[in-house]
This record gives sequence, C-alpha cells and structure tokens, in this order.
Amino acid sequence: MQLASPLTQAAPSTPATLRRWALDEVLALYDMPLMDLLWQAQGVHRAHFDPNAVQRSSLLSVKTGGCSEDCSYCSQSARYDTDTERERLMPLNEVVAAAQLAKDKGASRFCMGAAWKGPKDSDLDHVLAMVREVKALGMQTCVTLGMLKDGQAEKLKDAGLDYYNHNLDTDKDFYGQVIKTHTHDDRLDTLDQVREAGINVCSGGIIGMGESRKNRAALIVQLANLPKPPESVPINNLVPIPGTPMADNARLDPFEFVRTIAAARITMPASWVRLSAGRQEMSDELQAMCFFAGANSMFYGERLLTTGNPDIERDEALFARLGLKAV
Ligand code: SAM
Ligand code: DTB
Ligand code: SF4
Repeated sequence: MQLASPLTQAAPSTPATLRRWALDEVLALYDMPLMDLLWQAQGVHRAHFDPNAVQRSSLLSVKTGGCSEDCSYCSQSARYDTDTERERLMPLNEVVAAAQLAKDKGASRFCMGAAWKGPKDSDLDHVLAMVREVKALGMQTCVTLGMLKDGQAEKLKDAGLDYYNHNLDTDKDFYGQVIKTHTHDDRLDTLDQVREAGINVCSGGIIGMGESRKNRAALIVQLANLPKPPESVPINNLVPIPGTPMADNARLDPFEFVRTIAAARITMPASWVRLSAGRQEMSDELQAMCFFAGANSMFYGERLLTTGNPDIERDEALFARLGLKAV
C-alpha cells in the first residue's frame, strides 16, 4: 500500500482521482445507511492513507476584521456589527514567534489568514516575508488572502508557499444567498491561478448555513470535479457569529456533517480531508466518528481566526485515547 508522505503530500495522480462525479452519485452516498457509508469511506481511506495519522495545521489571523466583503457567516466583514475589531497587518516578528510556538506544540503547517477581498501588492510583499520566514522554521506554509490578481500567485510560489487556501464555501446555486460581493466563478478563477503557479490547492466549504443536502452534495461534486481535486479539503461546520445574518442558524444534525466528511473522502480519495471549524462544539465521540469517516487533518491550537478551537491538552488527550499519531 502506497502511503502519501505528510511532507511531500504528492499531488493525487491515480486514475481514481480523475473520475468525474455526478450529483446523483454523491446524493446516493448521502442517502446510504450511515454504517454502510462509514464502512465504504473507511475502506477508501485505508487504501490511500495511514488510517491512524492526522495532519495538524495551526492558524493565525495576521490581518483581522474590516473586510469589504459581505459573507453572511463571517465575523470579519465590515458590514456586520460583531465583536471582532479591525486590526492592522501583524508585524513579521510576532507572526514568526507564533509559528515557532505552533511548531513547538506539534503543528506541521502554519496557515496565515487575512480579512481581505484580495491583497494589494504592497500588502503582499509583507506576506511574502512571512512565508519565507515561517518556511525557514521548517514548517509547511499556507496563506488565505482572498482573491488573487495576475502575478500574485507566482510571487507566493517564489517565496516558498506550499498551500493556498481558498474555499468554494458552498454550492454554486446557493452561493448568491450567502455572498453578494463576489461570485463562485471569482473563487474558481483564483483556484486556477494557484494551480497554474504550482502551489498546492486547499479548498473546501462550510455546512450548516441553511443549505439543502442537494447543495452539500453539489459542493462536494464541484470540489471533486475541479481539473485536479484539491490536495487539502477543509470541511467547516458553521460557527454562528453574533451580529451576522447567520447568528441564529439552526444547528445541523451532526450525522449530516459526518456524511459530508465521508462523501469528501470517497470522492477525493487521495486528498487530505480536514475536520475544520466547529470542532470546539463537537464531542470527542463525534470527532472520532469524523476520523473514521475519513478526516485526516485538523486545525490545532486554541484559536481558529477569530473564534476558539479545542485547547492543545484536550487534543493531545484525544490523540492518546484514539491511538492517533500526528503528522
Ligand atoms: N478573506 C479570505 C477568504 O475569504 O478567502 C480568507 C479568510 S476567510 C475567513 C477563510 C474561510 O474561513 C472562509 O472561506 C470560510 O470557509 C471560513 N469561515 C469564516 N467564517 C466562518 C464561520 N463563522 N464558520 C465556519 N467557517 C468560517
Ligand atoms: C478554513 O477552511 N477554515 C479556517 C481556514 N480555512 C482559514 C477558518 C475558520 C474560521 C472560523 C471562524 C473564525 O475563527 O473566524
Ligand atoms: Fe472577508 Fe473572507 Fe470574511 Fe468573506 S470570508 S468577509 S472575504 S474575511
């Protein structure tokens, strides 16, 4: 059995990953009895990965709040009255210190997020310095900066960037109900630029935003049918933020989240599927079920961008109880 190395995380190239998925096929996965779905997902998982290894990324918001966009779930949009204050771009030395701490605690990748529609060239220069210095610590690097203009992806690649995170977030047909200031096609355009520049693609979405099961299945289809599946697929459960239009959204059935992880695993067998936002509200048992369904990556450390994440002691205890190893 060929296991993907956590350091190289080679781009998927097996014939299985070139398969195109139809919406009906993914809906049929969602409709399976849960035990059958879990069994199938775990089989696919074991054929491609060590089932007891979980990759850990730490997040840092290097530019918080004041964003021009209107994403209905987001604490950082300037359009909603949330508790998140607008801050300036963090100084380089503070970013490097946070990355070193994350490495010391056992994260293999450091992901830097900025609340921008996209970076200005002058801002990008500062981010390039962050990428170079974090990379020099011996960590994998990831940034999520919004939409890229021509030439910016190449600069990030030259600085040594390993991953660019840019989520499709939701089904093309539901997108306009969540975000009006940019389009699903804009997101696809940035993903093309990242791929063309030779940077690994990290792209996933959020569930629990009031979308239907069909919308969830369609998001999975849109990710799996990209010209090449993303190397990394974060599946976020909505964290309801007071002050945003989604503050009072009904909580999704947790098994629907597990089904979404399983559908991502089966349709993107060689991708790292990340159990992302929403983990703080999940029991250890639910997280274990997500790992069984094929999640093999997580955010690690007390904070996501503006909200909390399980503390390191809880995660270390969970890894020990489940016999998981960090990669
Ligand atoms: N501004 C950039 C962008 O939109 O791509 C980067 C930062 S943005 C906060 C990164 C991702 O975080 C979003 O695409 C979304 O998937 C996720 N996210 C933001 N707020 C969230 C929330 N309240 N619950 C779950 N996921 C969230
Ligand atoms: C991703 O898919 N989820 C992360 C990361 N990529 C940038 C962000 C989650 C944010 C959750 C809400 C917050 O902390 O503001
Ligand atoms: Fe801005 Fe990104 Fe939040 Fe949308 S998700 S409001 S683009 S920070």
